[in-house]
Amino acid sequence: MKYNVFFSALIGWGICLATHAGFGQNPIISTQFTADPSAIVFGDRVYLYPSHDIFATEGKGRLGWFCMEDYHVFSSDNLADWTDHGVIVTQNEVPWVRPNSYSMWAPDCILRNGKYYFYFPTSPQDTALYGRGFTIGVAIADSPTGPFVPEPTPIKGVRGIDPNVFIAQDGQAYLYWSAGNIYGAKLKENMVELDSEVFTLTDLPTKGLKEGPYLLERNGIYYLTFPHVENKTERLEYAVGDNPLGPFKMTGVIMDESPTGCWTNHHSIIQFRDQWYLFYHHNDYSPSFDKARSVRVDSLFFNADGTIQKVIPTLRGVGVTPASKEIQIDRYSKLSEKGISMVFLDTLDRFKGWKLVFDAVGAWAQYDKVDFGKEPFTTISAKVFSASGSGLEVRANRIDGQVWAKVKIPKNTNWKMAKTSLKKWEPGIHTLFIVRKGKNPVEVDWVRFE
Ligand code: FUB
Repeated sequence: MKYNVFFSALIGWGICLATHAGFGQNPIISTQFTADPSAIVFGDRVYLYPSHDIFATEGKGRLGWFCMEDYHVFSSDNLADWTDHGVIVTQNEVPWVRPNSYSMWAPDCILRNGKYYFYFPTSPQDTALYGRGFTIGVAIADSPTGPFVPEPTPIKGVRGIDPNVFIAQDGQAYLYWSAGNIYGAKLKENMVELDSEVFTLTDLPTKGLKEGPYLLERNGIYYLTFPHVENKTERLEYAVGDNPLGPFKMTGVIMDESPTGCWTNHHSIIQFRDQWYLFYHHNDYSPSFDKARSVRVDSLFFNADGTIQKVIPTLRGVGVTPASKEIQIDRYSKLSEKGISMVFLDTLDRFKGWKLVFDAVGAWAQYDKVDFGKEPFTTISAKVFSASGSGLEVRANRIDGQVWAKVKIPKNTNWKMAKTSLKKWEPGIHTLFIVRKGKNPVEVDWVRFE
């Protein structure tokens, strides 16, 4: 069994080491569905342990419901380029898991005394021993990417989903989970056994589902953050307290309900190089089925009084985009009110991403934080399509800012690379405005500077 886990991890490495998800924008992983992101900083990299949504089919999972067979781990040193390190735990290689239950739900991972502990909720085979529904198990590794070796049994005394592990400044570890309410307990030094009774965390909303707890501490304040259905779907809320097990005082909303109608949200919050980030999920690649989700990241800010500012989900995501990369302007910061829309490049393979369709003269897309560095740039290339021929202008920093390029787009029957000299460029980080000037519609996949 252990050999199988090790072997599958090795295969994962082989296949996936070179696989960069490649987009600095949201969603951050474009090679598979990912959900329930547990992001954590180990050393100088961010590791992402999400759930892995797949589609249920006849005889495999429950049709129309969550279907998850395994877990991958991803990592990044810039939050833009993510490496998929492959499968770390898979359902049928964990001794106590009900085979083919496809219920490998939201996980978490933490480092203690040189070992990486990966917590995952799933359905046990022996319901007489572990009860019906979900329980939580642990797999242990010497490296954040595995190989992870599952413990032979789940954690005793825990029934529920969405594990979250937190180690306080005094070294005490806590396990949180949900099952209608949110529960917490101390963990022993070995990280695989409870070391206290199970506490039901108070004083949280009593109506509407609560799940996905995530605890963080900042300046002596313990923030219990969690998705909660206040109205129709989950929004991210938080409560604060001065003890890791509460009581907590409801304090605010971190993120409103999903604008794309994704019923669940699930998150984690990290500080990386002096900036706080919120990892969460929407159903970007699966607009009509919200159990095939995709992880996103946006910046999060605290107010001076310790409260959390509401995070507005963006497509642009975080960080700067090098001017020399293919800049996916469909992950825009802002669009003109009319005459422009974002659509899938290929509805049969949505992971190919999106394009912008400029329907009206003057329609524009704004894309923030493009890094032109110090070297001179002389040309712009754009992957474009216009059935009747058209033109675009590239402006810098303001919609009425300097024109850096006028891109002529010849009429064509398919995608074409349009390349033109820059009229101007300046070093440093700039906001781009791509404006339709030609009289006919034009579609843009990406632009790049050389
Ligand atoms: O991914 C399955 C479940 O959906 C998670 O465990 C919940 O937090 C919700 O995101």
